[in-house]
Amino acid sequence: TDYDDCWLQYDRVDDPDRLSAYRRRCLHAYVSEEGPELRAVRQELRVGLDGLLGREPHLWQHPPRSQDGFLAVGRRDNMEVVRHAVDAAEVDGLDEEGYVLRATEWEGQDCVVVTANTDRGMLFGTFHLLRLLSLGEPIADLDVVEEPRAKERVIDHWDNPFRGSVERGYAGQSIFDWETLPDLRERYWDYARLLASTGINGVVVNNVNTEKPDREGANDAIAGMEGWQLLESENLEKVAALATVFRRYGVRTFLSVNYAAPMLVGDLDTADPLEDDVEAWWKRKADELYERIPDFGGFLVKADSEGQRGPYDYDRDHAEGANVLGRALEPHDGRVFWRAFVYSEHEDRAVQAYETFEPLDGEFHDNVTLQIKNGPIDFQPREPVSTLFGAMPETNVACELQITQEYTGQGVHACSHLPQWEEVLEFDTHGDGEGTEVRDLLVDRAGEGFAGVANVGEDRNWTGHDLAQLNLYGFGRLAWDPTLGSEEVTREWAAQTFGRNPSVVETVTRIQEESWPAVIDYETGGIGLMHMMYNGEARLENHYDPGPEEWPEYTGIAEDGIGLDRTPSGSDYASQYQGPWPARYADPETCPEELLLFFHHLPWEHELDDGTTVIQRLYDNCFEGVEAVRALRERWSALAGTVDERRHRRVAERFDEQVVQAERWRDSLVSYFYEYAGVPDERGRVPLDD
Ligand code: BDP
Repeated sequence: TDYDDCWLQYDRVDDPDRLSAYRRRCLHAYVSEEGPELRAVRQELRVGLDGLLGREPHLWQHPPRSQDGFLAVGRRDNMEVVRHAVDAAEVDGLDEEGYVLRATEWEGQDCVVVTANTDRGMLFGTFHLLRLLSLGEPIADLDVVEEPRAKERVIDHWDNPFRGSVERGYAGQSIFDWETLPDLRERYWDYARLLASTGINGVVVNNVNTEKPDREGANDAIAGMEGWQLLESENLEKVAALATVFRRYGVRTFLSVNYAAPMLVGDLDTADPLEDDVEAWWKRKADELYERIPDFGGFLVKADSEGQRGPYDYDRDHAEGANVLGRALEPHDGRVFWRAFVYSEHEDRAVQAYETFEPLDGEFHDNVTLQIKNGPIDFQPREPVSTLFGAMPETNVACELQITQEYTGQGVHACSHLPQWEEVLEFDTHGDGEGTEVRDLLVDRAGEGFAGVANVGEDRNWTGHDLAQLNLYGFGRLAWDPTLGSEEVTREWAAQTFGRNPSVVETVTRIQEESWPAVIDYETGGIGLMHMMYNGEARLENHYDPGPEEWPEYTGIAEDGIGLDRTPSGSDYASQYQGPWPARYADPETCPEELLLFFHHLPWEHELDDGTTVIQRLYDNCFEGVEAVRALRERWSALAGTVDERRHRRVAERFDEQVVQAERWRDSLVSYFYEYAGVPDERGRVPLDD
């Protein structure tokens, strides 16, 4: 193919002992003949084992006799070797995505068994096994019983149909070609493989902005056919075609829908959720969808936000707004993902989502999931955790993360989001007393889990920056198991992507782990500021270049100091938290330094713990961020010769550009601070010489 395999490289195992152990157990594969996912299993084993073992595997439809050993993938009902290795109770206890991997001896042969209740489970199990082989793990004593912790693990494409652009996409045009669908591109199959290999089980194929918002400075204009039109009957066969691909890999297909669809797609003159006609229209549309796509996932909705229509247009609240869709999907087991990203003219945007949704806790239908961005503002390089987590015990919630690097260097800067996500997931909300971490709130029920805004496009490497493949991989893995650490996931990604050479894995892992802190430093000064980016006179919203002067309302910059007061003397956002957090955030002495200026407006010469002033810390962090990127570039460059030349060069070029761009950010921020503070840098770097 003319695009990369990402982490599915399946490089030949070089350790001879490992290789022969793997060959004995996996070169002969006995795979049962059931449902569609098992075809995917066979295909993946063929490709994966061929690569890893350096020989094409033999695929059997019955137990291969007179071999040293074999791999068996199938159900207990159909396979004696599986019954021998795994008790009925073990499989019965698994959910529909769980699986067992087990080494066993059977009739004198060394076997490995992959089994589950469903074909999907066996597919996820097969990917798990291939990952272990890719990582060079021993399998002689293999014994894994696993199921995903979070049920919903959905990737959200912000792809605009029919024009092929991707809102906040930095890897080329959309991979979905709506003009040629229902014809299928080979790339769709490989995309589905990539998703399933990480454990992702849902895909929303179109942008949440389904309609070109009618306002100046609107988001990426949608020319030609708009996203809401995918719901029109004549377009459903296109959606259905994509769904056949994803289904093969255990991934359900969802659509973003426009709240006014009964008017846009249908011919009603209202979309009021309490009108009978509207209720009936959504039901008919849902029935039609499920007739074409029996396992259709459901709807994603952005309502009353940034120009998209919503229940407020009819004086209805968001529970009333979401439930009408929930009722329509319910007979089909479909789900509504309803976004909490709602804000309007408000003194402090941070307080608004909570004020809108917390009072509605308990009013959402069971098959409605409230999809909450990790922070209260909008995917900024660092934010505190949204106060809605832990505040909606009677509501199914999903955490929305941004995989694409809208605010963290886009397709150019190296910035692993995994450490950021780990920080969010570990946060103790105190929602149900001490020890209620965000990740505990996403795994209780069906309908809870994760949504991630995709970073893929037509580029050869899928994600624009080779290192950004980690953000896609890591989203899936952390959604599957949010207790995994960032570093652990990064390490396994590095080994699968760049090979098992331990020093390469170590260096790549360190680079990824240290990339986010560097970006925070030069893009924000590292103590809680945000929105320092350029928006543009024509409001083109590039969000890539520095432009701190554009958003004084988000930084609270003034001659007397900087930061926003979100304590009781200000917007009081801090009081929306539970447990010790309101008090801790409200006092500059106890507020974590990395969030200080998010919660406080402080004098420029306010002293921090170590005696350094606020202004000096901002200067220092901006300079250190650039130094950190230079160091990352050096480390990458030292990998020359140990990772393949093509990818090495591509990433090296990006680092060169990142250094230049990081310097621009630093210079632009420090001069801006200096202009207001009038306090020179102790180390004489500001004002800048030129
Ligand atoms: C903002 C993006 C905008 C999205 C919006 C959203 O700049 O393009 O439409 O989020 O999440 O971060 O809906």
